[in-house]
Amino acid sequence: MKKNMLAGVALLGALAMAVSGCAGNTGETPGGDGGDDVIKVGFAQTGSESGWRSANTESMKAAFSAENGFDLIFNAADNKQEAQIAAVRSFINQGVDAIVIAPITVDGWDDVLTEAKDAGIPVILEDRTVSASEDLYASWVGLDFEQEGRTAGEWVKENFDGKGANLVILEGTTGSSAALDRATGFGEAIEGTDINVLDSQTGDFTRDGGKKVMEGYLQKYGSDIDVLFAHNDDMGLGALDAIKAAGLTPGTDIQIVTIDAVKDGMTALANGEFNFIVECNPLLGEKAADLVKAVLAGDTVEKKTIVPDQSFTQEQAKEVLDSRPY
Ligand code: GYE
Repeated sequence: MKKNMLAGVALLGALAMAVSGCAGNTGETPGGDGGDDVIKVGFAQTGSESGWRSANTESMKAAFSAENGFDLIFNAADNKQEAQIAAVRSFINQGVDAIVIAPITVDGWDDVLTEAKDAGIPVILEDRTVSASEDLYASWVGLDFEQEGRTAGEWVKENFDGKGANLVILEGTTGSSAALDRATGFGEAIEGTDINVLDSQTGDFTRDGGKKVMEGYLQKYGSDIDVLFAHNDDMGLGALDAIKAAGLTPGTDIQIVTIDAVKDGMTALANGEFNFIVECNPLLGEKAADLVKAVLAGDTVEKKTIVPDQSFTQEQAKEVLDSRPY
């Protein structure tokens, strides 16, 4: 008896769900699984290569929360472009309301962005840029990577021009707008100086990569190296291990300038192991979430939003270290 009643209740429940599911399918929210007001967003993150990336992922997850009205499908592509494109394709197949991408590389986006456009799903880019036509995405929020590189280069110029200094570079992920634009800005800033670029290779924005490439530089050039420019803190932090293992003192024997200003980088700067950091703000979640809501509401949005960055000397790092949010 009791069993039958329970079965009846379950059946009613199932019917109710089926009915609301049907209603959802004809309503505005694809799938109807989150209620009509919930915005289903697929976010294709690069991976988890650095401290900057962790802070960015946290910022995105906090902004695209259920409390803020989102149903977030998160994917991290382990820095593999094909995997990231596959994730975007699966978001399209799932009929999400909007797609957010932090593009690993600058090229290769035309096809999948066209597919999203054809499916009527708006795309918002955060962090890095793409070479695809602007018509294929609604908006981008990120940083001025070229200016970051230029600021780093200007510091190197100020401190090393006229001394015939030897420089090595740890580049970020090959083909990423962050690495390409930072290299351009930095190169422009040191142009016409007597700074000698001994070598420039990718460390893929990771600590491990930075350490390995720096070990190679130290074997090849030893104590001839005066200054290191790393495209991010993590590669600089990996390089610290290599420099110490080679019996040299980072910050003194080899001066180090990096980009990002995450906690571990700022700690190294305050401790005198780094010499200068250009900030790159990873807290882009709120802005990205606002853009998604505005685009879905049919509002006109800015095509590009640049979040401003600062830079820090060792003294400044000591002052702000405790108040840094990431
Ligand atoms: O500087 C680096 C990360 O694209 C701005 O990617 C981002 C860069 C950041 O891995 O740490």
